[in-house]
Amino acid sequence: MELLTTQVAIIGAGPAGLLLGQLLYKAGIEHIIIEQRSAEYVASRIRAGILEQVSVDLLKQAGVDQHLKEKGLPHSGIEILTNGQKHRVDLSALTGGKQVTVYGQTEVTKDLMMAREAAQLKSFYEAQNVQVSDFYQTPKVHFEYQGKSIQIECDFIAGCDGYHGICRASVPQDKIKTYEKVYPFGWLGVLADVPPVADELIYVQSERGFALCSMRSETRSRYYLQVPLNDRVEDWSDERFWEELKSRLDAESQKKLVTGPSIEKSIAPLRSFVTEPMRFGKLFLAGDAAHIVPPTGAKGLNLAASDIAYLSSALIEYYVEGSDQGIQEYSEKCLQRVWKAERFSWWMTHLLHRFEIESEFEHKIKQAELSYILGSTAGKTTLAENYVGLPIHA
Ligand code: FAS
Ligand code: PHB
Repeated sequence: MELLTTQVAIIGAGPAGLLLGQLLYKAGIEHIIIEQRSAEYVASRIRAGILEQVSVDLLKQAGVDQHLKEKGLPHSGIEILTNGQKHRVDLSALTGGKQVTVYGQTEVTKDLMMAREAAQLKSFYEAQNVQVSDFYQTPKVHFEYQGKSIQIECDFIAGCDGYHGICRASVPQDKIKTYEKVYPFGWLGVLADVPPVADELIYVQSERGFALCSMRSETRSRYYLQVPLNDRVEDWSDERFWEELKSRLDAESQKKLVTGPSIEKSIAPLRSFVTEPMRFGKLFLAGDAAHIVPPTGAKGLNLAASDIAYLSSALIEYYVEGSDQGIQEYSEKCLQRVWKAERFSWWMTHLLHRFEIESEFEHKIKQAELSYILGSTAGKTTLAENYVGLPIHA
């Protein structure tokens, strides 16, 4: 067995793990990333598309925002389409000038991976049988790599290994509590090299179900349809997808919609999920390893980023200033922001999706709520300030 030591072992090379690695590197803190998939697989995943200013600022702090500055699309508003009418929510006017940036998670991951490679930082991709242990005393990570058995002894473990990872699963049951809500539908997503139907995102609430018109650039679009949970991707030809999307759009958007062959098509389940606490001795959970939101509020990637903002500053404070205050406060600080984003994501999902079990009265109440929100400055302000992202420091 090969024995290694480091200060921080990071499990997972998704956005959370890679961003933490880059911030620790900039602060001169030794760390190693252990990832079960290949670098090619990680770099190819198609997921989120919207960055809050908090995430943009973090990527700048990490020194990886060059492409983001060149290719990111600042957006100051979103449209909500209901009853065939589009209503613009002027995010900037309602939040004192804040914006979101359209920039794919795939690009964020590639930017972080390129920076990591350029700095020649230690990463184990395609690590097998990863295990974490002894994280209340002397944390250890054990795994197989290219046929060799490797053990890392470290000061801390950052569990950035996503919803299906092993870090949360390694915590004793009597030390952890989870909260979960599973939604009775999924999102069928399509990526296509066609110009977006509009300059800004359109969130659609229709009798046939939710739809979202998003984008990755001025020539690449990302669309989603609410579909039943038991639908499979093979049930959806490109033609059927475009026809169903059109049927949920308003007349103007139907005319403007440019269709074309899908370059990616997948169905993602929707759930709300939170782990409490997010620290177990010297093991921290961050990102999807600790929480999941339905993508309706565009919060998943951004919550991972804010967890990493808290965790990186806590670890830097520990090693540079010798204080463990940030470490002690990590879980509570994250959960304050996590639960507010969970509420907003649940609320947007509840408001904009068709629930089969909904009574006619409940459906009418939801219509009235959406009509109030879109007709009220106070209502649109609450939507806008949550959508652009709540402050990271209270
Ligand atoms: P990730 O899941 O991205 O990364 C975890 C990493 O850990 C992975 O690379 C995994 O291979 C690795 N890992 C797992 N187990 C391991 C082990 N035992 N050992 C070593 N490594 C291990 N968010 C939005 O804001 N908008 C969206 O539209 C959106 N769409 C999504 C669609 C899908 C299908 C999914 C799954 C998520 C989507 N999300 C969306 C949320 C998503 O963007 C996450 O919030 C984001 O990837 C979180 O990043 P991480 O916490 O790094 O977790
Ligand atoms: C996306 O572009 O993938 C996207 C945008 C906004 C959302 C969810 C997904 O709310």
